[in-house]
Amino acid sequence: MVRIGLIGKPNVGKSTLFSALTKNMVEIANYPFTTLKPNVGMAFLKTKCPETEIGKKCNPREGVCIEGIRYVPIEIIDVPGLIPGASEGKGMGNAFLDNIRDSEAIIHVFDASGKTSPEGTLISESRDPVEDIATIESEITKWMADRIFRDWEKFARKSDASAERPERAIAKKVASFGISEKQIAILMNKDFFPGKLMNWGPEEAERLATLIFREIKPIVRVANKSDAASQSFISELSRFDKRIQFISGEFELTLEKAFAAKVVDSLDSGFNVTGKVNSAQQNALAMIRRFLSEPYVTRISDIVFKVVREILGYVVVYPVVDESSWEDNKGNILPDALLLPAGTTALDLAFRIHTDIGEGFIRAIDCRTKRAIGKDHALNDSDVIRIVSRTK
Ligand SMILES: Nc1nc2c(ncn2[C@@H]2O[C@H](COP(=O)(O)OP(=O)(O)O)[C@@H](O)[C@H]2O)c(=O)[nH]1
Ligand SMILES: [Mg+2]
Repeated sequence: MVRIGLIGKPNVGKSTLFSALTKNMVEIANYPFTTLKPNVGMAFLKTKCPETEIGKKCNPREGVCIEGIRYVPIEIIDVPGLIPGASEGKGMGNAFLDNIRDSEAIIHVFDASGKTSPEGTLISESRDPVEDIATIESEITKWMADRIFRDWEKFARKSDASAERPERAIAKKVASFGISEKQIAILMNKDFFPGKLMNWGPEEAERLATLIFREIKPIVRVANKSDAASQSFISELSRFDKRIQFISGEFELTLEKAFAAKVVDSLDSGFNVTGKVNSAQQNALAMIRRFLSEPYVTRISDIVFKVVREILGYVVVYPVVDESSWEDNKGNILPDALLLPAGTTALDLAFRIHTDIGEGFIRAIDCRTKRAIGKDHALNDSDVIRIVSRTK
């Protein structure tokens, strides 16, 4: 399952967002919701299910499908707060950083209203949120660079003396990040790195770390507390990075609770108040409605799609065993909806299903056109694919 880590300073609203993201299942009746651990929860990517094309109801092994919309589960981790100096062990130290290692992508949650100090305490004056973004993200890069450069001299001397490729040596050194030799080689080609590892310094380690966070573990920025942010901060933030998503975890959570209590009739920004409320609650709900209707605001229900599909470019692929009925070998229709990184090839998919299927790969079939596709063909979103393999 794809994992996304929520990182950020204390008090920016990570836990509030985590709750809003992982508990907004009220609209999905009877889903056996499981909190895996206190800080690990499930959220869903909503996507159109191909079942409508064959006119048969699918049988999802994971997640659900309601009225042709498939809810593909992903894991969200609420990572303990990150403060300046964390890469040197301050605050929670390396505990949160280990969670980053286990996440495919990172959502950096920050306070768009600027009312959190660098250490994560709530303050009354506003600080520039753009500066904050840089401080926290450089902390993560420093941590990664530090891991890469740890005991470098001994490592570099040994590696240079052997015939081993440098990218292979580095991939092994930072094996716990789950980054492949191929990925490191691609990154090393994007910029100049000395051929001999002995000639690398902390600067090279930092450049490589920066590339890793740009290309392999991308960081997507989410501006929380946008309900309390000034228009000038909102404009400054959108100019700084047009991919920033503006949200209010607190307003979303309040609306979810109101909906669960039948005080409002829907989670749409056009909800109606249907329950008994006092005038303070009436005003609060009006404010929430106004904020959620603002064109610059992203709704929590769309955030997973925005981050995973639009920003990270992941695709949803449906592997099946029969290219006509779109079933597996037990007669389940479209049982799996796999969320795969952009550029995943047909051969990668085969290995992802099972090593034996990857090793025995003969060809892949696009079940819509019934045509064979090459092993190096990158899969597209919503592809229904049959892998033909010798072991089958
Ligand atoms: N105005 C506003 N306050 C929020 C929002 N999200 C969280 N808060 C408040 O910020 C404080 C810290 O929230 P919390 O989720 O515990 O932050 P964490 O330390 O990052 O997990 C709490 O008082 C929340 O009520 C938001 O979207 N808007
Ligand atoms: Mg928290």
